[in-house]
Amino acid sequence: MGVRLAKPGEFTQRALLNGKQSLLAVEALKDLVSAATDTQLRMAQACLGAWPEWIEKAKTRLAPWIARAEAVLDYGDDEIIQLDFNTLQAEIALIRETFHVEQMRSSAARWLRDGIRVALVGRPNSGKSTLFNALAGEDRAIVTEIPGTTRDVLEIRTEWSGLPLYLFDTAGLRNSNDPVERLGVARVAGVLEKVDLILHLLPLMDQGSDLEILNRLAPFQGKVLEVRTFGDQGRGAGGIVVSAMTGDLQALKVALQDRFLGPHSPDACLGALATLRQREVLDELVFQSDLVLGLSESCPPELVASALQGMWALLARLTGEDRVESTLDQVFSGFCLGK
Ligand SMILES: Nc1nc2c(ncn2[C@@H]2O[C@H](COP(=O)(O)OP(=O)(O)OP(=O)(O)O)[C@@H](O)[C@H]2O)c(=O)[nH]1
Ligand SMILES: [Mg+2]
Repeated sequence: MGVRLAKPGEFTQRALLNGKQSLLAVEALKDLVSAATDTQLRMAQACLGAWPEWIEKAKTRLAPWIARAEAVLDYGDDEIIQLDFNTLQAEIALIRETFHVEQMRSSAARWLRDGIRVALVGRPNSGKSTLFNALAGEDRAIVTEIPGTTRDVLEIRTEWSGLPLYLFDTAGLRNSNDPVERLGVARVAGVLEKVDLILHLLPLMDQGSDLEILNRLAPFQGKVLEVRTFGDQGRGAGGIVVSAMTGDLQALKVALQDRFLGPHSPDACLGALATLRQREVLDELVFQSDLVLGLSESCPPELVASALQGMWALLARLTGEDRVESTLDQVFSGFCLGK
C-alpha cells in the first residue's frame, strides 16, 4: 500500500529539514527522552525551542564583517571599500569571549548531562558501603563491622546534591586468602580504569594508607580524591572529612561541585551546550576565532574573508543550518524508531 516504517527519528528529522526545529533543539529532544535524573530533564528542557541568544548575537555581529571582507575582495582594488582591521579584531575578540564563556559553561554542563562515574575504594572497613548507601539515599549495600563484607562491584545511578552520579562500591583492598574476596579485589582494577573519579576512603584514625593501596592508585593519580571517613570519631585531620554515619557529607559535596562544575552552579549550566558534538564545535569556534585574531593587517584579504567564513560555517554547523548529512546521521542514529 506504499506504506513503510519510519526510520529512527524520521519525524523529527523532517521538522529539522523543513526549518521547524534547529539541530540543537533536536538534540535536546533526544536528551529529554533519555533523561534519567531531574537535572538531566531540566537541562534538556532548557535547550528545547529557539537556539541560545549568544549564537544569534554572534551571527549578527559577524555577518556585516563577512559582507565587508567579501566586498574588499571584489572592489578592494578600487579602494572604494576598506576593512577597518582594528575594529574587526575588537569585534572578533568580543565574539571569542562569548564562545569562551560558553565553552567553560559547557564543560561543566557536560557532567550534568552525562553523569559522573565515581568509585569508592579503600581498605576493608573504611566505610565504602556506608558512604555508598548515604550517597545513593537507599540501603543498597550490605554494611557490617566484618572486614571484607563487600565482594562484588555494586553499581547504582543516583542524583546527589544536583549531581548525577554513577556510584561503584568495591571490595576493600587487601591481600586475602579467601578466594571469593580475591576475585572481588581483582575486579576493582577494571572499575578504576573506567571511572571519572576515585574516592579513596581513609578512616580518620588511620595514619596513612598502606603502600599496596597507594601503588594500586598511583596510575590514576589525576582522578583520585582522598576522603577521610569516620569524621564523627575524631577531629584534627585536614582535607575532605565526612561521616556517612551522621550524614555529614558537606565537605564532599563542595569538593565534587568544585571539581566538576567549577564556579558554575547546576542552575547556571541550564541551557549550556553539553553534547560531545556541540562541545567539539564550540572548541573549534574558539580556535577559529583565535585564528582570525592572529591575522595581521598585511594579510591578503582572501585570508581574512575565508577565516571569517570559517567562523560562520562553524556556527551553521552548530545549529544544523548547514545540513551536513554526516552530522545529521550522527544525531538521528540515536533516536528510536518513529519519533
Ligand atoms: N562511627 C562511624 N562508623 C562508620 C562510619 N562509616 C562506616 N562505619 C562503620 O564501619 C563498619 C564498616 O563499614 P562498611 O561501610 O561496611 O565498610 P566497607 O569499607 O564497605 O568495608 P568492606 O566492604 O568490608 O570493604 C560498619 O560497622 C559501619 O557501621 C562512620 O562514618 N562513622
Ligand atoms: Mg563494603
